[in-house]
Amino acid sequence: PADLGIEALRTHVAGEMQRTRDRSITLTSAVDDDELVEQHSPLMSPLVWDLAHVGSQEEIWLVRDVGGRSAVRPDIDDLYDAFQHARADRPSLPLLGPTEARQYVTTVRDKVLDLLERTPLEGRRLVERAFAFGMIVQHEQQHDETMLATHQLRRGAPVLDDVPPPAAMEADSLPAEVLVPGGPFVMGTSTEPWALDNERPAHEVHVADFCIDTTPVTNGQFLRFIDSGGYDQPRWWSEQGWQYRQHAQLHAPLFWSNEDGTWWRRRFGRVEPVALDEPVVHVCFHEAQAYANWAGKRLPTEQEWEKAARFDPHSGRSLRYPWGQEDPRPEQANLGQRHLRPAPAGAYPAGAAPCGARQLLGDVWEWTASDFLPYPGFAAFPYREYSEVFFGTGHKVLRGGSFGTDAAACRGTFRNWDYPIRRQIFAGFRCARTPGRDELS
Ligand code: AVJ
Ligand code: FE
Repeated sequence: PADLGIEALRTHVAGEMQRTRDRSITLTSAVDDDELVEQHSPLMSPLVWDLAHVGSQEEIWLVRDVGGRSAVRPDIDDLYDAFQHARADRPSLPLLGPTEARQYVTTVRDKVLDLLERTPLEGRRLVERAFAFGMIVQHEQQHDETMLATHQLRRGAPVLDDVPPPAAMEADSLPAEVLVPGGPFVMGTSTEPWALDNERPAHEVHVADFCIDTTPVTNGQFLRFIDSGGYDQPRWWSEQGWQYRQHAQLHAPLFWSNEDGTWWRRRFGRVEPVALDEPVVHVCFHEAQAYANWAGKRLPTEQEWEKAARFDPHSGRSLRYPWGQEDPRPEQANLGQRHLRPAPAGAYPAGAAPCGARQLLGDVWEWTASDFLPYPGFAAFPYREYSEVFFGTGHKVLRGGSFGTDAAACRGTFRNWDYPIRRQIFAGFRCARTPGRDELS
């Protein structure tokens, strides 16, 4: 959107808002109203909470803050403040019912569309105002992914439509890993229009030589770890990881089950054999780290991940996306809930990074070794609660987005974070390692 004129910018934002709302409505209409108010897991909100929360944030940041207009429902701010009530407690709150919640988000949206037409987007405050709209669109898209994770947790028949992802291309002939030569690169951004505060500012980082897997780790690879007893051998796990493995009795990715020696997985209401060529998903950081240790490798740092995804050795610059500067097209990455599963490892040759790694964007979020911390020069914007309060609180960084992430809510600089024990998100991983001296000559 950076180089659009003002009118085109308004049209673009209105289009993104509508496209995103269509998905939110699909996710909250696919189950009946009784189920909307139910909690499928204490890790998640009832879907009806997410819907009204999206409206509440839109009211607070656009109707009131940007628009300076009077409040629609000042009485419900507290109910939909994620910091006031833990997810586990949300079902017992006096929430808006399904009909009220739908009316509420529509009322707020009508005011916002009016505001979008009348707000001066020219001049000094252009970036700030346009950003507020972009932030709210991305916020709704993030909750669409959260709602999709709730759908994955629910029991019952399938209710969401999708189409199969593309096949792998020359997967067998791809090298297992690629080498990224050491040197400086620019991490983060100061120019990406919809980048959130934690992605800023752009800053130079020196990254030593490293190798990174060409694709995310597959179910087939992960099964070898399981079959070799990886879940029962503390030597592969960190101390904290092993404690959690014991406490939660982890023995396979979430949603897997073994019957008579065959592994099955439940996916959006269907039970199917585990697909060997598909990236593993629904593993926590500790499982990813244990696998990497078992494989004689490690998880990449987020600096390494971003350099693999963005650094173009020909120009010495950092790209917006692995494939270049243009916004994602369907043949480049598995994003946007078109396919409700990762594509096989080796798919999306058109989305490869300059280093040759594939599927860095889309398919599965990738756990990194890094803690979620601010970049040098970080400034909280527009509120401390978006990122700042999560720095240094034990969250690990995930990169790259998943099949459930909207294309407009992901880019090479995007940083997600979660606790290292979380498995309900669409997270997998790929491994890295530091090459030996003899490999570099
Ligand atoms: C960036 C995915 C960690 O869902 O907790 C949603 C995004 N922030 N509402 C989350 C978010 C406020 C956030 N993550
Ligand atoms: Fe939120």
